Amino acid sequence: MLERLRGDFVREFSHELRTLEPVLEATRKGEFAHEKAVAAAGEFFHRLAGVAETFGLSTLGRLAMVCDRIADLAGGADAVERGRIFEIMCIGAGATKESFQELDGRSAERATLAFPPPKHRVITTPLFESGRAASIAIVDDDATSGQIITACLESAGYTTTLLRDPRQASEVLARTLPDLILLDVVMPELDGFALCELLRKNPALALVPILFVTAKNDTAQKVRGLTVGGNDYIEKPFNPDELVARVAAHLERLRTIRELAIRDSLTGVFNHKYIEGLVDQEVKRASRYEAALSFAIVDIDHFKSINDTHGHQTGDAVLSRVVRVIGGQLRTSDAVGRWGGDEFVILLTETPLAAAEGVIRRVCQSIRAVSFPAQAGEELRVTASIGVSAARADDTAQTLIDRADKALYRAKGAGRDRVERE
Ligand code: GH3
Ligand code: MG
Repeated sequence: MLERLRGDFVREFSHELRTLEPVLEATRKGEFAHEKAVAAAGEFFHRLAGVAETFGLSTLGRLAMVCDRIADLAGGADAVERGRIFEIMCIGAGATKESFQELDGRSAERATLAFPPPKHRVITTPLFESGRAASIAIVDDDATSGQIITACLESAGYTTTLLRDPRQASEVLARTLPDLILLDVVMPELDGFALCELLRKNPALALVPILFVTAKNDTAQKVRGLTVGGNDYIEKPFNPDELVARVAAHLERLRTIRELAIRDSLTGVFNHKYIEGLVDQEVKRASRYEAALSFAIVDIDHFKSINDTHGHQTGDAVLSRVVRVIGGQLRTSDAVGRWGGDEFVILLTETPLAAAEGVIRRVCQSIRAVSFPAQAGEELRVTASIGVSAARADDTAQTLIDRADKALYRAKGAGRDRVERE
């Protein structure tokens, strides 16, 4: 992949060498090059500095970096300085031309690459319960640089999308919601900083790591990137191992944050908001595929008296233990969530009512069978009342939940410590 890109790189930049001609021509005549010509040459050097080293052309890459920097200085310089600036740019332009002529002569594909394949292959952590690979969006108007980044990340197992037009990027990113975004800084019409500020206004993208790809040693850009909402930066020319490692570290952090956001802090099961969304999703799926789906609400009996008699801390320990007992009776495809207080819900996918009732009866028995340690070596036992319902074709999440709730109410009324279905 990178070998092919190297060929593209040589062809593209050889073709664009003419961008440097006006500066060379003016300097040859002892004149100052036009401001626009200097800016165009600066842009050429900027792009070259970003990718040359990656293709094994380190000297050329560094020279391009110097030329990129001094082109920026030309505007505010006095006549003597401008003379020197153009002299250096001429050296850079001349060396660039020579390098590309030489590269054109050889087979570009044969030349060695600057870096070996990554030694420390990063195993992409499956984000989310579905186990899919993390998706990364790269916004870079420069085809070569964008494709190098894409190739490195794809070879590490990530799914990537390369967006070349920064003006369309915010709309596409808001729609596709990638797990991580890499932004080039220097882009026409809308630069990476402005795009980052725009993206951060979208709450759905608030937590997504945004990494800037900026020129090496450009402290001002790095600082700016972090102040407009960026999380990190990758230096151009970049080392592929470092790129992948940084991306992996940010994704791991995001995974932890997302995990924390959907869990109940006391018991570790899904929180109300998340399990509610899951019920909604599964009810829709069951109705579309005519699949079986059951739902149960578990409520601990007289839990208030446990708190009153043994203290809140013991109450907390009971809640955590009850959750583990419930989990012990379920399959990995079932989901448990804390509905609130001493109420828990269970979502049993691909399970019709009769089978669900069997499982839930075992849950009820195992809660009854556990003895919880209390103060002074005392032993504490609890029971639970449970309502079960199964999804019907015309169910919504709310109607399924309402039936389980009604069944629970009946179980409480009939003396507690039992399972009722509705
Ligand atoms: P019932 O058999 O009718 O369900 O009676 P109950 O006492 O279990 O029901 P009630 O809804 O009156 O009491 C629930 C109690 O759960 C009240 C509340 O203080 C307690 N609770 C809610 N959240 C927590 C928690 O996080 N930790 C502890 N220790 N107690 C909690
Ligand atoms: Mg209760």
